[in-house]
Amino acid sequence: MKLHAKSSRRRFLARGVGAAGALALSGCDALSRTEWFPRVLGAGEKLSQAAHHLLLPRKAMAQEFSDADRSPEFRSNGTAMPNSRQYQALAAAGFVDYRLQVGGLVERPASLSLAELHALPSRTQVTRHDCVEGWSAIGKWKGARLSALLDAAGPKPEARYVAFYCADPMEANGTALYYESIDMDDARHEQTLLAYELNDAPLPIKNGAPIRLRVERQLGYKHAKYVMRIELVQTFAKIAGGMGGYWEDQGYEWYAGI
Ligand SMILES: Nc1nc2c(c(=O)[nH]1)N[C@H]1C(S)=C(S)[C@@H](COP(=O)(O)O)O[C@H]1N2
Ligand SMILES: [Mo]
Repeated sequence: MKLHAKSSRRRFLARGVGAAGALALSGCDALSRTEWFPRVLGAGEKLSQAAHHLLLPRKAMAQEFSDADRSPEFRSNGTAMPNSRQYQALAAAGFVDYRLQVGGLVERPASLSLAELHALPSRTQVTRHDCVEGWSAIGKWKGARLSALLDAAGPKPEARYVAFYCADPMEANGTALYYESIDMDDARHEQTLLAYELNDAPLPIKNGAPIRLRVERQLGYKHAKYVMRIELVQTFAKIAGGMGGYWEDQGYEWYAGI
């Protein structure tokens, strides 16, 4: 596993696409603005994840479909337009000034433009999205493989989770932002993408433009839209409400295996 990660990183660097060079040092210290409320992870959460793993090996692929199976319309759920001046200014300019911040427990913090994200090894997949609210939709996603980005950023050995911080405030006072987290197994999974296209077109704003997570073996709420910052952490217990995601802080399962 370690060896594989190393050799694929070497290949990635050897390609010379400039992506590694793009991972220039950035002021990531200034990025950690999240409020910290320590809370202990419930034993029940761990149990349900362990049970899921007994049923489904971590490397198993989510089912993929053909283009013809796609839903006529991929609906939007949750935020359809972040209520944030900063986001709306980025969107109005076609996201030319967008940068994805990559920090936390990595050797090479980075600030990546959309062009740099497009230069990373990508994957295209037609998958079914299942929302806990009882609807599903099949769509075709294209995006950078999260594992490629991790290889370039160089996770430190103590990194256990990847946290995703989104642009959309979820409270009327604009403080709590949507966020999510996944473990390194899911982060490195072949179908885990930072998606920038839906159905052969740039990702629409209602579906999370310019970048949204696809983590295909989990329920819809894990698929963070409007991702602005990625942070590698040892524990998510200190982020926001401590349960690893906006909906998890309201009582949803952290591991939402399908
Ligand atoms: N930033 C952000 N990400 C989010 C949400 C949200 O409200 N904000 N909603 C989640 C839920 S519950 C679902 S089902 C999917 C919906 O994705 P879609 O709008 O592309 O259908 O996004 C998830 N990711
Ligand atoms: Mo959902």
